[in-house]
Amino acid sequence: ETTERSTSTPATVDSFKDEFLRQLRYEQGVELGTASRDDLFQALARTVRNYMVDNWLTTVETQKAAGSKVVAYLSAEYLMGPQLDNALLSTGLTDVADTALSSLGLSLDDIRATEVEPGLGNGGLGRLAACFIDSLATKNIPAIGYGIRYEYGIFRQTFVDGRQVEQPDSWLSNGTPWEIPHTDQAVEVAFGGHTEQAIDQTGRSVTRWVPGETVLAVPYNYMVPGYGTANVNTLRLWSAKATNAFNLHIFNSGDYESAVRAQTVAENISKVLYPEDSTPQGKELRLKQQYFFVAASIKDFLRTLPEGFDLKKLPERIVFQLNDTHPVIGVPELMRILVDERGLAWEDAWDITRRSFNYTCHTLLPEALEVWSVDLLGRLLPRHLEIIYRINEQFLAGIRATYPGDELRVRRMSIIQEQPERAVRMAFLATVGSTKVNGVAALHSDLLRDKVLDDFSAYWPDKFTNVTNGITPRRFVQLSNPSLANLIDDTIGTGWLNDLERLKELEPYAEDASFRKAFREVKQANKDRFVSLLAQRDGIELSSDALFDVMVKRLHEYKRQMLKLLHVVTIYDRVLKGEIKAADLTPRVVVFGAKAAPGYKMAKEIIFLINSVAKVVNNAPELEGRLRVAFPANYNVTLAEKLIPAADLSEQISLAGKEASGTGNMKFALNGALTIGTLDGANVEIHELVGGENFFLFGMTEPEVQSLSDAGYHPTSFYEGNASLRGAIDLISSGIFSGGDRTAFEFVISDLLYKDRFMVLADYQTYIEAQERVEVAYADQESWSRKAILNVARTGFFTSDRSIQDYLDRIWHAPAFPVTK
Ligand code: 26W
Repeated sequence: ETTERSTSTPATVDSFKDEFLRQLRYEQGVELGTASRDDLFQALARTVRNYMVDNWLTTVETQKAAGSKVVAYLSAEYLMGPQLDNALLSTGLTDVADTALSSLGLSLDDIRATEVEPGLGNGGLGRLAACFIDSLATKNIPAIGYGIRYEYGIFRQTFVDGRQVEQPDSWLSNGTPWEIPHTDQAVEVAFGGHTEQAIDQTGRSVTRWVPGETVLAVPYNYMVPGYGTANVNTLRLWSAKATNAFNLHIFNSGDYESAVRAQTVAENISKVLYPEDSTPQGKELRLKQQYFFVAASIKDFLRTLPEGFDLKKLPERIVFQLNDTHPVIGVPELMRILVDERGLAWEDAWDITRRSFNYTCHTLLPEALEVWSVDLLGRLLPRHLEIIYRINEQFLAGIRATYPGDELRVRRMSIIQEQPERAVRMAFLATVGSTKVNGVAALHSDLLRDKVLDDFSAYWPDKFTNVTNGITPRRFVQLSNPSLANLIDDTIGTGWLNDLERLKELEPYAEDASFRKAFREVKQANKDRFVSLLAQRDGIELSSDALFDVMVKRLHEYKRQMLKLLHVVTIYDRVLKGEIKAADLTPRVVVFGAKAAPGYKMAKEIIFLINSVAKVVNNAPELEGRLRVAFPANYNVTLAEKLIPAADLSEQISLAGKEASGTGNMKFALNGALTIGTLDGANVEIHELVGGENFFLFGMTEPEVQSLSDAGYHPTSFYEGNASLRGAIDLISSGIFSGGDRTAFEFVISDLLYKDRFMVLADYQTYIEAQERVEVAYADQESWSRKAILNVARTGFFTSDRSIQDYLDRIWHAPAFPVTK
């Protein structure tokens, strides 16, 4: 059935084997008998890669020849996950590879387990970019992903005595078979220096940027194969390299050592991914990264245009999508190129620029909105700062004309903030410089329009739109949950994988007892698989005969891992107090997975608290093994693919109005987990689609959160008014989880009691009640299976193919361009 899906170069087992052995011998330089696991992986990966090359070259060539409109996705992050399985799936070579390797006495399963994933992203935003380029390729849209080839991706998390310790992620130490560098296609990117006025040939006064230094951006290409199509798009990641100027300097200067150091400084630009997810630190190197990849990408695209191309037609040829504000420096950069380098009039350049950019916002937290100090920006990009000032001046003139005398509004809307320091508000620049601004789920887009950017939506009502996020079902159903995929194939036939609404056809089978049984067996097998993986990966021993309750996502206060932990502690407390008998508990395995930003103290303390609670609960004789907490370190895409299919319960418990969308929530639902969640982000849409009977809803709504906050929120009164909550908090403070130390968790607990910015205590009671409904529901396995099946059947909407179609219809208007092989 895998071969039936094949659209790429057909391969026989023998030719595949030959190519594999050739790779092993002539590229790895080893004999089969002495090859290491990495040798085998590299050879296999390059073998598969080579089967994609013909379609890739055809795609690139035919798109170029046709002059089709191109979607350029600009993203500082791509959280790709392992590539081998996806490449096998899209080439239809899975069975061929399996057979070929078996005939050599090798195992595909073993080899695939050695792949190191490229973790070039922090979390949701980076993973979304990876899903989107998959769907763009699948839907035959001429598209290119632009980003940064970080030498070190997101840190590897380890726990030392329960505390997070970060290790560098040297994902390139063995090299990666998936990239093709093109040193010959490098482009120069400039920084610093000053601007000056000059007179051009026509006698006009023009501004010129005289940069202080330049670095080379070297492109590394990655193939992005579509599924069920011959289309193979490109992901182009830039790597920084010192220019020849640096090298010349090394030879000419007497100070060899400092010249070499200067070279290192240049190459530091693409050294490491910033691990901050949502709290920008305003670091110079980060701004350099942003400008570096955006300037390189714009230059890269412009050089593909034919000689004499009329730049006024640029918006017909390209659309740049800004993945959050990280690439928004591209707006003044395109202005600079058009005005300073290509001699266009400001007004024409502005029209072209605005029509070429669109902006996706991924947050609502005010502290996550990037601002760059005018001081730093002016030093690093003096010409861009001037351009930003002029954009702002012109924009504010329009505001003043529409709202005469409303200087308060002008100050509110200015791209430049004055307090606490003069700085550029990147979200405002993105909004002013774009045709469309979108949020990532219905609620989020509403809140963007009505709260965060309300002045802007009043001024430009048509600029604002919604595109609800999605996830690729290729990776997150077919590859991660092959047993479920097979069951679906056997039930409704194939073809659903790129037409996910077809999962609706499963609905009637919720009433079919034999289907429910098969569905439960799939879930059970996935739990067994996860249990053995965890034993081998982390030495964590679990029983698979339990409700799997899973919360995996970045550690952030707004996501409320603390609420989940309070539930765990509440169960323990009640058993200790004899209020409930352990024997009456539904056996439960609670799984956490979460990285904390290295500088985020509260998040790190919460990790320590979770690990401390886990240690005690997992060994508490009173619980008779019916409650277990597992916190495997280093949650990443590789682990997610094994864990999500094993989940029964998906924890999506952020404070309403704080989680822009969530995408893990979609992955869980599509793999047959029921959600316990608030009406936040895309949970709202999941709840609506699956129906209230198939979703454990709790907590305040966003307007309720707003009124409580307006009325004045006092967490202590919730603590005092709720015995069960008091029991849990007091148990944490008692020292039972810290060897008697009553101060160990003070930092966390005092914040909860006296601040609790994300209202954990206010939602505690309804959360506990919802968990009690979970227990009751799980006890009836037939009914639970019915609900789980309906979750799968009704969430086809969340394929990223649909998200991409929405972007096309509402924002990009780029036609598909199928490539025939
Ligand atoms: C350090 C600066 C910074 C600021 C914001 C880095 C990263 C961010 C991102 C916007 C954080 C992020 O990943 N947001 C998530 O985006 C997902 C995809 O749209 C959503 O599903 C999540 O709800 C949102 O938190």
